[in-house]
Amino acid sequence: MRSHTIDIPDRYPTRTTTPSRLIERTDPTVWSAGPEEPFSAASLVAYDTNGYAEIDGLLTPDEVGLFQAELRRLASDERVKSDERTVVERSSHAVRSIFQVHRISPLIGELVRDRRVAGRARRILGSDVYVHQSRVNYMPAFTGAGFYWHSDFETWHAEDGMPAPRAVSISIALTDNYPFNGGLMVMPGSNRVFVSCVGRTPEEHYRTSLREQEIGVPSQADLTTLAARCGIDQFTGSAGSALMFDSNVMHGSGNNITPFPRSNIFIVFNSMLNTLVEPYGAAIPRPDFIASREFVPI
Ligand code: 6CS
Ligand code: FE
Repeated sequence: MRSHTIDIPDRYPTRTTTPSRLIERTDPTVWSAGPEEPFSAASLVAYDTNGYAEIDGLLTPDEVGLFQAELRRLASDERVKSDERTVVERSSHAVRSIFQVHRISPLIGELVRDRRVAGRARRILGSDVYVHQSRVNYMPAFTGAGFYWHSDFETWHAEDGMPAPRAVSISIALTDNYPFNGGLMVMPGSNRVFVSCVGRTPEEHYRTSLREQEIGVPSQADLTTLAARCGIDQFTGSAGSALMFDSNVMHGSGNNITPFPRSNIFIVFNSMLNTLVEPYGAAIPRPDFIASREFVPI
């Protein structure tokens, strides 16, 4: 495993004891020039400016049906439910997420490689890519707990050793995302500001953070500053649509107390030129099923 090059300072220091800082990003958002495809020109510009782009109709209605059935099959498979890669809701014990799902489900393994998905990631990251993390989020009806505001890159940098924000996530909706059933909220343009977080990373933090994250979340003062600068958008797309977003975009979602589940497939691609080193803000790296250390290009 690559360790830090000691003479290169950490450009994104976090999990500090010193007060938090808003650090201007010193990396691009779209890493390569060239033809927009498979994006449209407008959506690539939107992605570069806002740090995210919506993709309507990424999956056909038939494909949505296939993946919905796959999620039902996974959530009812006793072996999957008892697997350490499965996270259950704290209150209801309903399945909340299944990690490394592209390895567990051959169907999702294929989707990860699909040009509509991996092709877009290669276009944004300007290189070959590999899967850093995959999960399905069930956000079940009535009991689905949300995710407080956070930057994924802050966690992946601190706990997984991801050097730069040269990673992209795609959230593929398998149910309709409404404003009221836990739809993802994002701060447009927040990809350009790294918000450091105060507080040491607890041992085996992932055992609690994947249910409810308290360390590695920005202060209310910093969130207020960022929201005043960026505003807040909400992704509301029908089943089959997707949201592609930069690893450092500030995002979060509310609880789902409605009868409508908000299930999605969530895949994170990292650039082959940004492979993980030692964690920048934790004693030991997180397990492979949360942050892959098999750097094999798709
Ligand atoms: O810690 C992580 O890697 C995961 N946690 C959240 C809330 N979003 C990104 C990622 O799936
Ligand atoms: Fe996240």
